[in-house]
Amino acid sequence: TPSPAAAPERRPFSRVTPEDLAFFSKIIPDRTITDPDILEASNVDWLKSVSFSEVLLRPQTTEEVSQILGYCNSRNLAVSPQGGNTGLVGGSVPVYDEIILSTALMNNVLNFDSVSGQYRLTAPILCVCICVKVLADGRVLDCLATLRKDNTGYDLKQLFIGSEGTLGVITAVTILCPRKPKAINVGFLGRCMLGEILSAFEFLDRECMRPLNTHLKLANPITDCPFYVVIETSGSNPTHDEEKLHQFLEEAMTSSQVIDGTVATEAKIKALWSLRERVTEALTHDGFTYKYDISLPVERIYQLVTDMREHLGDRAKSVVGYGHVGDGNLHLNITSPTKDPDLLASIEPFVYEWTARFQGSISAEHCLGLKKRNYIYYSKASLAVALMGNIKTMLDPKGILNPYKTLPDDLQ
Ligand code: 2HG
Ligand code: ZN
Repeated sequence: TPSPAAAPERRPFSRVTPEDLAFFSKIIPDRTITDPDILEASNVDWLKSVSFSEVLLRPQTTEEVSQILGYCNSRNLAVSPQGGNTGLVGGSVPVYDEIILSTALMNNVLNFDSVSGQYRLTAPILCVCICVKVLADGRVLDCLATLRKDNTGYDLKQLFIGSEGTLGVITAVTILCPRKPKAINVGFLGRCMLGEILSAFEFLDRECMRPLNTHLKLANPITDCPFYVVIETSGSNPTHDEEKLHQFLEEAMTSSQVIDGTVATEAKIKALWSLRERVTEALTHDGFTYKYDISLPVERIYQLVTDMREHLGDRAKSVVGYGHVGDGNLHLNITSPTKDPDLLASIEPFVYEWTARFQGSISAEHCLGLKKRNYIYYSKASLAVALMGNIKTMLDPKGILNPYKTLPDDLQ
């Protein structure tokens, strides 16, 4: 039996013909790409999931996206919308020969409102936004209103956020930009335990240090501790901010919550952040990484890592936990030298059952993509999933947008 994560069979979408290519080239000359060397970067994602698309389209305007989608819908051609291609669940690359519709060139600032601090841009990324345009049939839905409050009917833009390009293609976004802070301080602290006071902190555990040291030659700037947290302050008065942070550190160390710590300003800030931001990269050098992106009530956030470690014994090379504790978001990563089906069978469904038992979510921020689509029922009621299916059918009746992703196979 194939694993539930395996791709379903190719659905009977049309194949791209020379006439189709001629149509695309007419709308976006020079940006209709069939050169396999250029296509490769779009056919392989960050985790080396591979696909076989032969066409990459790089529109620059909403109008171009609209024309392309209208055409693909009428021709029954499947489309895989792609942003930065940094997905971790196989959601950003095609599964078979879907046309890749890249938003990489849609990076123009359209306008900046200095009073509200809002930037409006064409979209470089698919799912960070407060506004959405374009439906599968090419109609353009404008949700770009920049009002903070707007309760006139359903909030349609929210439907598109996190939908992984299965409902529409986001072609423009408005983002709120706070003023650039005059003073930034970053603290890297070693803790003996994690508690509920970690409301806005990033964290990594002791096991993350090994791959950071061995593979990326990043040294631990403080003494060895079970947990490390990174905190950042952004303010307007450097002396005041620094004083406050040092005072906090002193108090934390006196109360034994923090074992050791270091604080950086300016040049050293990047180095401290690397210890958190480059964990994912460091782990890839171990061989193969099994990734879980779990939301849990914050008091349980680390228990899954401890239980998984005990459950797997020495079968995994590393079982590490890191993430956004303030959001209750744990990144549980398990590595082994190569892909190992027996190890996978020990991890899943254990990890999903554990998460469901504590009312957690099996995808906090990475979405479901191809890899996790069939596990949706661990975190969502059947009725909720059925309604998602209805919404998909309403917005994309032919199912041409990012097929095989997000929704489980019974609703594809
Ligand atoms: C992060 O927070 C990213 O570093 C990646 O969301 C997490 O690779 C991961 O599991
Ligand atoms: Zn994350």
